[in-house]
Amino acid sequence: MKKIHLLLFLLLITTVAVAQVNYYVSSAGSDINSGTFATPWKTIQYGINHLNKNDTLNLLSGTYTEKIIVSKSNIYIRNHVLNTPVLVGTGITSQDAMITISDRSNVTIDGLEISNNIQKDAQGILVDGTGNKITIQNCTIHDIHFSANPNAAVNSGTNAQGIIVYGSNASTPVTNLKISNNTLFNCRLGYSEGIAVNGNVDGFEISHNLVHDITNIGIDAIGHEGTSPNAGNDQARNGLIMHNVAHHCISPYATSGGIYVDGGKNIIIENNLSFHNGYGIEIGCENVGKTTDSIIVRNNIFYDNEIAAIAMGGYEYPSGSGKVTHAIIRNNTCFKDDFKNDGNGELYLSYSENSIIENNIFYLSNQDILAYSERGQPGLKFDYNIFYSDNDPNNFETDWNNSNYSSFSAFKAGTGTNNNSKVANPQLVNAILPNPDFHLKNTSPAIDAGNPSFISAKTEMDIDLQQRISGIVDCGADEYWAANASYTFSGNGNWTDANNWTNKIIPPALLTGNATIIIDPPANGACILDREQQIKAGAHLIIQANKKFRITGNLTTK
Ligand SMILES: [Ca+2]
Ligand SMILES: [Ca+2]
Repeated sequence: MKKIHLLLFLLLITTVAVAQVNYYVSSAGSDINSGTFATPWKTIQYGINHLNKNDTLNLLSGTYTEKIIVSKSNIYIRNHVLNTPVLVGTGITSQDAMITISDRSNVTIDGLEISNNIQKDAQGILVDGTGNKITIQNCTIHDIHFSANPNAAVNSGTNAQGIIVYGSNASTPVTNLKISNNTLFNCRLGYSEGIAVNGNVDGFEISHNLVHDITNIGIDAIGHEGTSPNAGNDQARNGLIMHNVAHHCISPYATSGGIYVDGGKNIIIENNLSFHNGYGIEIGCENVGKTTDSIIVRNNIFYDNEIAAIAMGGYEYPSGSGKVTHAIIRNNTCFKDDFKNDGNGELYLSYSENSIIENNIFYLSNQDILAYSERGQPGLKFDYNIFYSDNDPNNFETDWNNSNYSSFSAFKAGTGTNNNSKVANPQLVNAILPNPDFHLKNTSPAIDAGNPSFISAKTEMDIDLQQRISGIVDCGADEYWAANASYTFSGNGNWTDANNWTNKIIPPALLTGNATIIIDPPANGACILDREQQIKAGAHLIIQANKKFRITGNLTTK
């Protein structure tokens, strides 16, 4: 009998868990309807207020002049398939944000267009307090302005934001936050940002977003502003900022990064493309006595930015700002930045401690300025980089902590850095603006020129989503994989163990061109594919006769 009772109990649980209902909203509907597809509600807010746990609200095409409060947890709000609902805030001043999510969990906002919120402190989507598993994806946000007047004066009190997350709970952070695949453009933001996470936010992903043509910072991870009342929790941390594109994020009144970290901690910033912004990226710390710690910037492309590719450090440490510690700037391609000829070149360094700058390509503009450093970089490891300029590659100007150098050799000797770096044309596939191609030609001196003691992170990819190679990594954001390369598995065991491959080279996870993988373990051994491997048409996977090949991961062809 006990067994039967248990079974009934499980059935009951299952029934409850799948009781999710789809409801619908149409601008032509009515709030006295029942919310079915045939009889949809009219307003999004009415719909949300009448959802139950795990329900989905589907929005049909149309214009909705509403500002929304997500009044409950465990709901999904999305465009109905192939529909394009547009929320507009015209004339509604009852709240700052078009969508407010305050102290809610398990909420997804998916596929909405959000626009025309024009007022002081206007916001597209606001998440605040605490919350677990908030997802904002596939949304298009534009025309969020702090003022209707494009020429309105700007000061630190004029702000607007596209997507803003305030972790303002002293003890419980915002966790499992995902902001992905959104497009944000044409916003006048005053002193605020396109997409920002601020304060007690622990565990976030900002990925695959496109942010362009806004008047300040594109994407920002912030701490130490007092957002969390508990100073020990007041840092956006343990986050990923990856595969985003930021361009034309230029402030007329400040220098705005396409990507900015101010007061964040333990954040990986990878595979982003940032061009024609104030900085490509800035790793700073504005607040006195505070630290921005352990930020990794890898496999990104920064080009044609106004002031520098990369700015790093506390800009007025110690009296006027905090400091940056343990930053890693690795395997980035920086190309013809400082178009304003401001005297920084690719790198503008203020004050940081124990940071690493290695395996990068710095392709200078015709200013021939390698870097500008003004406040000291104790413990900096700055080496294994490639430097070049079309103009005069042997006579770079560098102003480094109050010493001036007018050649690369003098810079090396004077600073004790870059002893293993090279001045050489990295032979990019196309080194001409406005449409550069940052792939390396097969004769590039950047190939295998990185730090030989470099160890690639398991998930680390180059700009083609090809894997990085430990030890013989290339400089810049592209790892060069020969189209006709051949990779032989001659060991016994896992695919992901480099020791099982000839010359310890694991093939790229996406095999392209006419490259070949040969599976040839010893007779008593086996090759175990323990990861995702893709073989594109034209490439080859050859398993030698009578050899054992097992797949515990995933093998796909396309
Ligand atoms: Ca290599
Ligand atoms: Ca590549």
